[in-house]
Amino acid sequence: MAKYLVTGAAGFIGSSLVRALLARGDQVRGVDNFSTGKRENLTEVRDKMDFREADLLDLEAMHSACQGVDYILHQAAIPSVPKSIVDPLGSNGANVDGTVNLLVAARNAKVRRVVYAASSSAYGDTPTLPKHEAMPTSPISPYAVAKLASELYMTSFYRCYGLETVSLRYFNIFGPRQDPSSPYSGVLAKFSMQMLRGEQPTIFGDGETSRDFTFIDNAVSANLLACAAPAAECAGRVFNCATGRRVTLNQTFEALKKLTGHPGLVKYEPERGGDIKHSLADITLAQKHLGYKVLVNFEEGLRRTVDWYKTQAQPAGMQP
Ligand code: UD2
Repeated sequence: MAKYLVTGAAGFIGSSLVRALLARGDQVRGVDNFSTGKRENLTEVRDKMDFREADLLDLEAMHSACQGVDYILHQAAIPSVPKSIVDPLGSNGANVDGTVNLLVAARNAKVRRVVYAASSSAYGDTPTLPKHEAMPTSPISPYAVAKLASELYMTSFYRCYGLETVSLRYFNIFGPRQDPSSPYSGVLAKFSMQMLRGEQPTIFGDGETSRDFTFIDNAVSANLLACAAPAAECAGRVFNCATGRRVTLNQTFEALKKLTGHPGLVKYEPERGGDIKHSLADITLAQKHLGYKVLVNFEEGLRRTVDWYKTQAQPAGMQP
């Protein structure tokens, strides 16, 4: 039985990892500062894990959190492209300084491997599709720069100190427990909840923007595989975590109309600053070196997601 530390354990992806690890009998420690994570996300697993309310910027707390740990799944971050444009210092602190603190603590505690939640935003608005890991990076927003910087720190700690690291470039992960309530929430979480409430969603741009929307179970599986793969296959490396298929915002709106029974129209507004137009992954490298497979496709993932939000939906005008 291995011991895992999940950072951002109360977040959407972190809490999904916690559940998966506990389900297979692993020991789990979690840290979160609740900046974006939610206590409710851990409700029924809280007493089965060692949870600590702590900030990644607190180096002493990170030293303590890393003691006795085999694997770290580093999910803690302040996500969102537009949020980083409003607050680049906050983004850099949480997404870069926090990572370096964690890496120093992991190295000192002789953790076996750190798996990092990197981002597809590192590719930026390069026209080439699909995006593969050997392509040059071209991040646009402060968020994308910060995520890429942390990814480079991961590799640096492998090269300089021999700490095994794996970076998974997430492509728009979605699913149950993704927070729909903030203006910075992921588009599928926002749209699902808005449409279940009969509200009108807003598409930024003409709706032909596309994303390789990836259901959470695929990301959870990629993390577990990244811990288990031989070091020769993955240490110090970067892998796309995606499905290899892209869907436009207009298509997602139509799919959600069917699933939610939403009768109305969508509103169009100008494109968001820092956005990229198209995103699609080549997943060959993860398939080859991690044994990664797409477990749940977009349609099935969206159905499961809407089913979950149905259990959360409140009448219009009320907060979830
Ligand atoms: C980026 C990364 C993603 C992850 C995420 C974390 C890319 C391609 N993806 O996601 O992997 O790191 O950041 O936050 O860089 N939109 C609307 N209406 C809304 C909300 C969003 O039209 O109400 C649009 C938005 O302008 C964008 C698309 O939907 O074109 C996706 O937005 P998002 O915030 O869900 O995710 P994105 O692509 O910034």
